[in-house]
Amino acid sequence: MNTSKIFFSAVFFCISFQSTAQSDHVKIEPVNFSKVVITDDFWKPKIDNVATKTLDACIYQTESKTPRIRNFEKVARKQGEKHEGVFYDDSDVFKALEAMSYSIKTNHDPKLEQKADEWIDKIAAAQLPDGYLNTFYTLGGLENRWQDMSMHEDYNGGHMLEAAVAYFDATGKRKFLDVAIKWANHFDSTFGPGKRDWVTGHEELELALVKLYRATKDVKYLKLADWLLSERGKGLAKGYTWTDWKDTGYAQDLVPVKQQKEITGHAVRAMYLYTGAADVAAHTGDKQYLTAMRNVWEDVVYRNMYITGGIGSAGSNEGFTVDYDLPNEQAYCETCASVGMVFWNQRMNSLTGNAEYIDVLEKSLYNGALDGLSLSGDRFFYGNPLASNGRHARREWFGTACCPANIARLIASLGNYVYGVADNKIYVNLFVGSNTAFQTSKGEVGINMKTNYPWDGAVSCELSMKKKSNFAVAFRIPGWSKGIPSPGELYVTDSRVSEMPVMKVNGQPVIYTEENGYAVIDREWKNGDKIEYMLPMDVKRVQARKELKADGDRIALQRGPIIYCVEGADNNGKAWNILAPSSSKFNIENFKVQDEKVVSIIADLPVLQIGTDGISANTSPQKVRAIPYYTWCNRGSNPMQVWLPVSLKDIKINY
Ligand code: FUB
Ligand code: ZN
Repeated sequence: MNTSKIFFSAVFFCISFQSTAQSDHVKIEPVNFSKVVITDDFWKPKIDNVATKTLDACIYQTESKTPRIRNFEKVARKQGEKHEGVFYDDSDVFKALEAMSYSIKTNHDPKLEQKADEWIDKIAAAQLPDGYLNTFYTLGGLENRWQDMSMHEDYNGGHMLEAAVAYFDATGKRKFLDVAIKWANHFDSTFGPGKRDWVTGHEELELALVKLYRATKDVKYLKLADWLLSERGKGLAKGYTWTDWKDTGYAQDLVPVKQQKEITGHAVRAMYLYTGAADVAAHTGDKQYLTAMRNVWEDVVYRNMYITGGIGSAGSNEGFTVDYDLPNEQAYCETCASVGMVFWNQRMNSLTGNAEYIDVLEKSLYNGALDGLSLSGDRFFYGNPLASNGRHARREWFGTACCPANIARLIASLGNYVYGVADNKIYVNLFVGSNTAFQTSKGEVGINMKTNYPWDGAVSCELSMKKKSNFAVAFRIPGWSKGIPSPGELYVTDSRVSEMPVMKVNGQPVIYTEENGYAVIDREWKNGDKIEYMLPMDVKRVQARKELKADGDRIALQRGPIIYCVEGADNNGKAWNILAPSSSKFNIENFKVQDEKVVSIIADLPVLQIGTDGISANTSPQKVRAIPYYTWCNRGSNPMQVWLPVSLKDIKINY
């Protein structure tokens, strides 16, 4: 059968090169997940797992195991019952609803929609006539509402807005959106120029208001988001009670956002703030936000990011400490922070048109974020350390349960990150088997991507169209495949020979131009044209810059975007006793971690024996296996290491 026919019938939507642009100020408009059909062998099973196992876990925990939904019911009953749980628990309900919405949009599951409607009815019933909605204060003392900037009323509200927009988009049902609008109007009537000041204690509302603006086209929400950003760094939060707030850097409140140059404080707060600032800048064109964010981005990526794309090294502030302080076993690397890195870097790519942001997005997505979800889909990591003595374990849920629904909403909307459009150009940002369609001046163009990425570097895209058409296709040239490290890069591979991707059209090699990190081919296309894009997939030995003391005299292994680790489950129960001298030869072997088919890395390496008389290297090397970092701790608690010592000098045995 004609493949283009199948394709056209499968894709009933179409994205215009121009008309869907959210604003004139973005260089690349990401294609919405709802317009991307994911067929990928790597991601599709994960999306399906989220739609079933992860969402089931979120629903069970939210309404049966914990009092989160119960709090809304108590408000509606108006019987003076007490709030249970923590003041930010409402946000988990909203985040789960957002993830459910994405899943409903792509999977059309009526049972899930019914559950969402049930929750939405309870949420709506808990809204006060003036629009206020927060179970903690409504049950615990309304007179105290909007007094303490650190108490997450704005954060909870922001997550409600995001969920309501997502649900409206998924179902067209207005009820939840109307609740959100009423809440946003309440906030707007209380705070703003000429009204009360407010510094969001946990940023989130800024980006959510931009989503509400996009959904309603009411510019007051955009203005409110911009105003909230402008409230930071003026000392307005002084005198508020929460202890963390004493350090104004904790909530990025040291200097005005437009002047910020350094990353400080709580990692998730920071990510949501900069995502919101980028969203506002996308509509206002404010260059100061962009300059500030580029400076902060360099501070994050060049001095404060783990090789997994995780951020926030300290548990004490769930965030950043000083430059180059990236301990491995103690790494905090909250799952939400990696999810936030995906959000922020997508916005930076959109604003600048530069592929290097997608390099970082990809790193965080395939490693730091994905590690937060078990292969079974129903166990979670809050923190994602890069070494473990075997005492870490994935959990069913957490007291502070921000991470499960966050990773769920990210994976459920993965399609958001695959393609972009602009200026008669189709951008392929991530290599994910999928199809979508674009509108050109000559009509609709379909693109059907097939790949076995991240295990294989071959990507093929077949184009389908009725009339010949001129446009450009831009494939990201992944940072990890390039011959020259970018200035400031924290992690350098030993195979920095020039290995540019190869491109062919209909089997013939073609020369592409390199633009902002993309391999661009601009020509006339016809139906059935096939573009092959081949990325080099060798095992890379990565070294950290010498400033990263924790990784001194160590190497990490990377193949494509995947960072590897050694885990006890594959190495006689141990991981900290393996040396990787510079002479080591690494090969690949297909492997399975539970049911997950992966490419593992194998090598014959010296393995240390620990006897009563101390440590000695085994004279005959043993076969050692490294597995993708995101798959560790799925076979019980095990020792694990990402950074392997190259010699005895840096060996640490901690178990
Ligand atoms: O502040 C409460 C939770 O802690 C937020 O949801 C996350 O950012 C986490 O760090
Ligand atoms: Zn979290």
